[in-house]
Amino acid sequence: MELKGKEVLVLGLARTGMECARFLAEHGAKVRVTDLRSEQDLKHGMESLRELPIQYLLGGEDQASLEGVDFVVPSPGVPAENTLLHRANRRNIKILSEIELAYHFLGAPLIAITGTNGKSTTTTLVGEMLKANGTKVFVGGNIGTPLISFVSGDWEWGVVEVSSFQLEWIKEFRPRISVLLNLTEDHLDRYPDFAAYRRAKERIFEAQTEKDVAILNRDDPWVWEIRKRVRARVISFGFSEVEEGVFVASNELIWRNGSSEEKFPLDRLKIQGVHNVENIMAAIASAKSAGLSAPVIQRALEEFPGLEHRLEFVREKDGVRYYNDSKGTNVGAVVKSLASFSAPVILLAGGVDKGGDYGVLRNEIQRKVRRLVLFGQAKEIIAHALGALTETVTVEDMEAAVRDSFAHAQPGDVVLLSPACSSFDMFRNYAERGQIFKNLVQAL
Ligand code: UMA
Repeated sequence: MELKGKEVLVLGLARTGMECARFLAEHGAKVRVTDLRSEQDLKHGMESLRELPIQYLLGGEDQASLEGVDFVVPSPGVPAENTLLHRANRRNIKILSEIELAYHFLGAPLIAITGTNGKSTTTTLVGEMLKANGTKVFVGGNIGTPLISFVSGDWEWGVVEVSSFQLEWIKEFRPRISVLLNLTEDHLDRYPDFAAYRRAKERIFEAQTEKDVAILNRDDPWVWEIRKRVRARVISFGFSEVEEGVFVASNELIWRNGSSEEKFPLDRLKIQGVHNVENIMAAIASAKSAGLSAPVIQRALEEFPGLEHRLEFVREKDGVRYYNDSKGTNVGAVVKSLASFSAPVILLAGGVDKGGDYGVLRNEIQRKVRRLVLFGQAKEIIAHALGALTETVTVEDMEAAVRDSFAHAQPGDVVLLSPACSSFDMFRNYAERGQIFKNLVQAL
């Protein structure tokens, strides 16, 4: 792909926009960047790019910014309905997502991982397995560092967490190994319906050929039906026994490939939970497909402590265990987090509603949740959907939520922050929300 002299519009100046603008300008493209936010808000980004000849059109969207443009690179947070993107599309101006742009310049084969939940855990775990093997590997994408930041490195493999947003504008993005973990409702504030969200996710397999591998969860009906449409070789994981793929047998996982079998005992692992068994199975299937040996995989599994903000144990106080699951930002994640506990749970939830159906939580709430403590913009919506099923209160903020759970918890209970919502009404992001929760719990 030739960039020299190309006129490029970068949409959005946060992490992705900044790294794209830098890469494009350094490779001789004529870059303009636009963002709805003002220069005042974007000082940091502009400062880090100050040596480069970049034109800024900030604090709004001006049609004129599309004049003479060869292609547009939108940030993942910019929806297709964005006026400029919509116009560019109508005028047949090429639109490339950041992962598509990066793909053209990356030499290393990619393991790309998507799904509604478990992406970050699985991505990190596969990265750890490759590192344990001594492979030169980078880990990036939706997990935090844009893919474009890795194009200049000398890598043998890349492990990329990919979101539906990033997949919206791909064309030739072709991972050697693509993984789809699960599909439940999420981001219905961005997509018209669940089907549109699923279509975006499925695009991870679109450019793959017979030479590539597609790893699918055969226990998830929405994921499993996709096997009919992928060109790549399908390897599956799931709880029941199969001829080829990964499955569970009592307390170990088995990778079976024709007549050969390899076993991965689960009892020495630090991470627990049903959803983590699925993540681990997907990680084993990825690592085996990338040619890793069983002892290397097992070593990485045993050393992996799990991720911060994902069912993270915070402390025990007066016989009550506190868990931070701030990354549980959709109902599917909360269902799986609740499934990991048998003790009575006081559940702290709320934030910005993403349009999902809270009704799917009914069973777990009825069976396990003793008290539901709700906060944030969505508190009334959630109370309306679930409040009749258990003792429910609404509170002002996180501090009040922690205070309330402390006052009502009994020895043996679990207090779980697993919000089912995004955090942007009260916090910068899920990490800040989780950190504040942990500080409050430590201070009890
Ligand atoms: N903006 C506009 N016009 C718009 C919308 C946004 O100008 O119509 C501007 C905003 O003012 C802002 C910028 O665009 O300045 C925001 O871009 P962004 O939201 O894409 O932010 P980045 O920092 O580039 O982060 C993105 C991903 N964000 C989203 O998908 C929303 C990060 O995933 C990712 O880590 C990062 O790229 C690096 O790849 C976060 C996320 O929430 C963690 N992802 C979703 C999720 O996991 O559920 C998909």
